[in-house]
Amino acid sequence: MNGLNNKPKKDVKILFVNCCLRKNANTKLLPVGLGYVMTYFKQNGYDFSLLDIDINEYSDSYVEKYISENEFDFVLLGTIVTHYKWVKWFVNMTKRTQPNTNIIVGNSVAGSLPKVFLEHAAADVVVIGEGEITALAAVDAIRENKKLDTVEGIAFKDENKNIIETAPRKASMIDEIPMISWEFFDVEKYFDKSATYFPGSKTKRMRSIPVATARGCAFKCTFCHYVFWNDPYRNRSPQSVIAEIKRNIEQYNAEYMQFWDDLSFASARQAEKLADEIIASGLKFYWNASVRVDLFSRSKLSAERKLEVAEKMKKSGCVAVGFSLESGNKEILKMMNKEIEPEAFADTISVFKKAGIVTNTSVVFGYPIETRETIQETFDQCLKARVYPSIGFLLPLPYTVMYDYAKANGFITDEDKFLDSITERQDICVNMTKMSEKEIMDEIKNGAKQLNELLKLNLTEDTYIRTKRYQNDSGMGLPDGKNNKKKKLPLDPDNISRNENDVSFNYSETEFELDAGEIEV
Ligand code: B12
Ligand code: SF4
Repeated sequence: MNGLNNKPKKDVKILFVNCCLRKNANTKLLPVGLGYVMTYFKQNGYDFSLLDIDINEYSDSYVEKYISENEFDFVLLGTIVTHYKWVKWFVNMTKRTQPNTNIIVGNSVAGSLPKVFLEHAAADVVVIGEGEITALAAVDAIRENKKLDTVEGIAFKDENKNIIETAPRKASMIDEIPMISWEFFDVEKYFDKSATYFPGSKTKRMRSIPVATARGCAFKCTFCHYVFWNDPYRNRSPQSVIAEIKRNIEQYNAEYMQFWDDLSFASARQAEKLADEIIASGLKFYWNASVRVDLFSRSKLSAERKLEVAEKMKKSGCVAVGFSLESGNKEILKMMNKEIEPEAFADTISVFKKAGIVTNTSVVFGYPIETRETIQETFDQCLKARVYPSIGFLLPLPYTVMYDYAKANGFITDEDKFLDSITERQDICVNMTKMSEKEIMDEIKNGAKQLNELLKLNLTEDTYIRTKRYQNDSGMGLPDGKNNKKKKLPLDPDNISRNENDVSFNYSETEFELDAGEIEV
């Protein structure tokens, strides 16, 4: 760390970096977390530059040149843990070329495993969890030559190279966090790169923009980790959400709001409340949200009430919701701590379908007790619900129960190496089942084939899991030339036809248009 002897805020040179998770991807999404942190800095009197690698597709050599030719007091970045290898490269390269720069890294790439990260990357500070207040406090402390151990919610190396983790910071009051400002980003470029189409139209694109309505989740599944994990589940007030939507409509002509939450609504009542407020506001726009399979069943609503809530959501502009079955097997669901009943799945889909709302859903294979039978049970639920899910594999993420399981059972022996090697949920990064990868894939192909035939999707084996959109994404955002991906699958999704209530599958963009609401993760 290099203290700045109380340099005035206006003279402090700060660079924010927006990483590129998916090189050459057809879709690019505005980075909400980074946007929030930048907004907070601006509101607190700091100016800064932005290196937006994602939308501009800057090569690593461009990035390296940029860093070596520009001097900053601070470089700040944050992304998710699948980008670990690239972030390590970037941090070490920056420290080498600009040793006096203070490097601050947030989000799960560093915050979900601060010790491992600081052992392998020459960052000065890791921000753990919610980023706005903590990152600002760290920058203020360094600027004012204060000790870092006075800042809550960070990890850093002290003079003796010991890694110190300070006391956690309390969760913020969500309505007190300033409304996200997009002025720092090339919003028009992002509009061009976010593929959402008007319901019923295959060509007319909507201007879509993310809006975060909640932080965290009310549940704790054993495979999941989000940065608000240690904080309570918090929703923004409907008034605050509506004010941001109004701004998005007036300032950006946005037509579609993507509620990018871990969990937008934990209950049907909550969904209804926001729908009521939207209707009362008179604002006209489309939206999607993230819910759970048990949205209606948890509060034991009658069939009429379920439909009433879904129809109200539709009336207020909701066109799509995302929720995950994960598995059709009750033992696996228990091991996941998912707290859902698979029986509710088909019913929830049918309620939304009746209301005219598209459902995106996903499943995850590869829990240690997975067998051919349990895979088939998952497909049975999808067959019953007549839905093709986004298919993924268990990817043990740091700070999750399944990560600890993988370590305890010898599947992860070197964390740094493991994190270097991971790709994403569409690949089997580690197989913790008793089946071979071939057996798993054969069973999945078998189930996918049944669904493909039932729903008349005209998929091929190569497109059951990974589609052209993923194929386009070369290099997994790793340092240039280094591709973690196993063999690239050939793909020729000729004439893929589609099922009206299924956009969860990762359709190839070039063959036909996506429906409103699709976000691929
Ligand atoms: C949008 C999204 C994406 C987009 C990202 C686009 C973008 N430009 O942001 C896309 C579609 C690319 C994506 C892909 C994937 N995603 Co994603 N995604 C999300 C989603 C739905 C919203 C992210 C968001 O905006 N959150 C809201 C903001 C406010 O929170 P935040 O980003 O965490 O930001 C806060 C802190 O992290 C921190 N922070 C963030 N940035 C910075 C920067 C600095 C400098 C600092 C100091 C702090 C800081 O401060 C912020 C404010 O408090 C989240 C779920 C969620 N609601 O978070 C999942 C989520 C981030 N994704 C996740 C996953 C697993 C994936 C995939 C790996 C899935 C897959 N297919 O395998 C892929 C990655 C593929 C790859 N190639 O690596 C996980 C991350 C798990 C982890 N531990 O890292 C999440 C949490 C979902 C989950 N619960 O499992 N995703
Ligand atoms: S998987 Fe979904 S329900 Fe489970 S903890 Fe994560 S966000 Fe919450």
